Amino acid sequence: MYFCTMIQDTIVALATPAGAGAIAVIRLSGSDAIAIATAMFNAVSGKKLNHQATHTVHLGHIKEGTRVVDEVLATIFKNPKSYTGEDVVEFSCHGSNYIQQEIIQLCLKKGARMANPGEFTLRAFINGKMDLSQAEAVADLIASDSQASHQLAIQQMRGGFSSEIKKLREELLNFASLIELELDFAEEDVAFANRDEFQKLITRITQVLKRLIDSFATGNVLKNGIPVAIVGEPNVGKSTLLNALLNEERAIVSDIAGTTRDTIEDELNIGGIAFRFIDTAGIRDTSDTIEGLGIKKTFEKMEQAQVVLFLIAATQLLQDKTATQIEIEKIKNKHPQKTLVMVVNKIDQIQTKQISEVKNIHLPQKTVLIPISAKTGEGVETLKTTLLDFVNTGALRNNDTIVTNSRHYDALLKALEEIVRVQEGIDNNLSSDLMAIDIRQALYHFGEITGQVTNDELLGNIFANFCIGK
Ligand SMILES: Nc1nc2c(ncn2[C@@H]2O[C@H](COP(=O)(O)OP(=O)(O)OP(=O)(O)O)[C@@H](O)[C@H]2O)c(=O)[nH]1
Ligand SMILES: [Mg+2]
Repeated sequence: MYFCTMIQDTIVALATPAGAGAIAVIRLSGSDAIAIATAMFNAVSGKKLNHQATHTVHLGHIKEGTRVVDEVLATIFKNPKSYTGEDVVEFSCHGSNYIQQEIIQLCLKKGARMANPGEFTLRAFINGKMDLSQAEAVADLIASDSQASHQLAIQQMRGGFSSEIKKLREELLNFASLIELELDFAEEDVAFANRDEFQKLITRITQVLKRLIDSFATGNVLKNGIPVAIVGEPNVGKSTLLNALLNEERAIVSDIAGTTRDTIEDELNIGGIAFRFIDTAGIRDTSDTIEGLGIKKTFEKMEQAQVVLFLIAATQLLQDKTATQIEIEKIKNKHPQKTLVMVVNKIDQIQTKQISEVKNIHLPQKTVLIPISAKTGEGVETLKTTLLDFVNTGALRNNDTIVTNSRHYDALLKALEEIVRVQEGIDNNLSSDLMAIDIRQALYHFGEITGQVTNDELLGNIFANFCIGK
């Protein structure tokens, strides 16, 4: 296999972000890692690096000929006790771009090769340090920017998800072998596989697969942020609300109707969950081409959003309650699945006693009304906590397995398809040989998730999305 032949050589890369910093880490991995490091490093202690024990750190100088490049710390990890499972040396050097490049160039001259994206983790996978879904979680962990996405990645990296899949796969494999054994004794008409037990296992697998597949909706949202569209007529204060939520002057605010023409998006972390707020162009009939395009985009964004904040000015609502009710009914009918929040803005312009009148307006089912003043900030915190309540964080709190990776999701769907076919086979008393084929297919899709079944193309795709040095 391509990947296995590639693994012979020693790779090098910068493991810390590119650019100047206090320190930078350069990582070497492969059978020559220690020899290459020894050839370019003079320890202050005078001892050679290749004579040092694993998991030790040494102060010394990187030299090219007689020229000192930098004073560094060298850390040695001998195989198999390293991230990649190979011999690894890490140089912690001063974080100048120049020094980083000099040291990497020196490693290349001594026989290392530049690592490809994700190649260190790929090697960890090939050397059995982690399975495929754990390796993928490493990339997610590096990319995670909220408490929720971080928790999901950590959970997956520690193997929660793959151990569940692996266990089911083993049980299924067991039955597959028994059923295939029956084929060898076809003439004797014997049954090695207990059909009742088999039925129980298939029922259990179906349940687990369905639960994991359902969890993807939550997982995907938690990983990528929940899209929230802010919509309403011009001048109701949509951009002012976006700014109030983000606590910065992100969007232009003016009393001219039709100020926002394009959509403006920004992310905000509320209680560990990322929300992506989308300020849109105010909806109205317009002859202005650009504004018209903006309004078209507003409808698209509303379509993509999970939550819609429908803004209306308090005075406008009190002026014509019926028109407001019709308007909100219209939105609810168009998007029955979306969480709809009616945000009554500019309550600073009405009297306090009128607020109860605002709250009394008849709303469609499962619609929430929140009075705010985007200008003074009143009610904005309540709006945030309401949004957080919508998120079903139950699964997250319970530490249930949540699928976040679309590759896993696809494999789970395919596995379920095959399991449904196996179930039909049981129901229709299908012959063992035909049943065995469906079981093998299901096993294949299970194996795809954990990496027990792989091919070069699949691995190439996964690891190409990593950053270099990981
Ligand atoms: N009194 C009061 N004025 C507000 C409030 N929120 C917004 N405004 C004012 O209303 C006007 C319109 O605000 P924007 O945020 O630009 O409204 P918009 O909905 O984004 O408008 P378009 O982008 O044109 O669709 C500005 O003059 C704001 O200062 C509020 O809570 N109270
Ligand atoms: Mg605006």
